[in-house]
Amino acid sequence: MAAGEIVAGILAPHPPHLVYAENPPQNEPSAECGWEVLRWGYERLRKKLDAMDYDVLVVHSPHWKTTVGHHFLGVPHFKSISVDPVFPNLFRYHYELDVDVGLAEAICAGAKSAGLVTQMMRNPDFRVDYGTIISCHLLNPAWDKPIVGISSSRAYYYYNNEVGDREMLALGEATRQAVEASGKKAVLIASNSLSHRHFTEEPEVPEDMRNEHIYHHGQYLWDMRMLKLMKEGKSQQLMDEMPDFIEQSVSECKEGCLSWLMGALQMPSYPAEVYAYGSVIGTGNAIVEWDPKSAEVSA
Ligand code: 2XP
Ligand code: FE2
Repeated sequence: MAAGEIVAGILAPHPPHLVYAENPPQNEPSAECGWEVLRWGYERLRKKLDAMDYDVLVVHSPHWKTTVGHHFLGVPHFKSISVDPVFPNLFRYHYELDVDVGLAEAICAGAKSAGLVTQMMRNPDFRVDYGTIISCHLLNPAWDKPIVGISSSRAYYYYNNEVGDREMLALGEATRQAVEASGKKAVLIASNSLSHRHFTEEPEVPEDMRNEHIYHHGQYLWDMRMLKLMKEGKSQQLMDEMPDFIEQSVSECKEGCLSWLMGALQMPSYPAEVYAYGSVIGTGNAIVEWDPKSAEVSA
């Protein structure tokens, strides 16, 4: 069996607004338009993914929060409705998806042998979290590939950002090893936003773009700093600065997704490609891709 590989690593934030604005048949509410720069960024990335050969999407989501350890979806098929708890007016999405349980079990076992607390989630009535659903929809709305779903442990909250990052780098390494042993081609998805300061009043028309902007210049400066490091391939520096970034921009990176991705990609030193950056309810959202093949070309 040929070795498996990570064929792309993607930072793919999950504001429900982006699905709402696109009016897919799965979502009940309807919108006029909105958040075009981000949506067009996703559109371009989808074209690239559609032309790529891959077997599975592995997604780490901030909105499946597990009190103890790192959990993995462990049921082959899920079908239900996902409702955003903060924006039920924007996101009531009917989903149906397949899980690559074998790969999930392999990552779970590998992470456990690396010393992490892990658990397979076997409840067939479990409602898959909206972060997983939205990031996967925005990258593959046809849902024709199985996914592996990974929860967000509370290590950053119980201990501190440094401990959280250490766990996520180890989980990333276990993910890479399991993908390679599986013989499969995997796309990895980190589902978090960057800066995460929300506005406090929702406009009457959610897609009224007059209200959509960064509300704090410091948040914007931090986002630009992190994106510059990604574009320059300076992942180690990005991880060194991650604890301060998380604190000072109340970043959703505190849920661990991006650190997990950096671990799985072994701290890429090749440049990432930024597809789009934009604000949603005032938070900073970047769509970014790391293409390991570009490392081979520049080597
Ligand atoms: O606040 C969150 O984490 C959300 N997912 C809501 C929407 C936009 C965030 O960036
Ligand atoms: Fe979120």
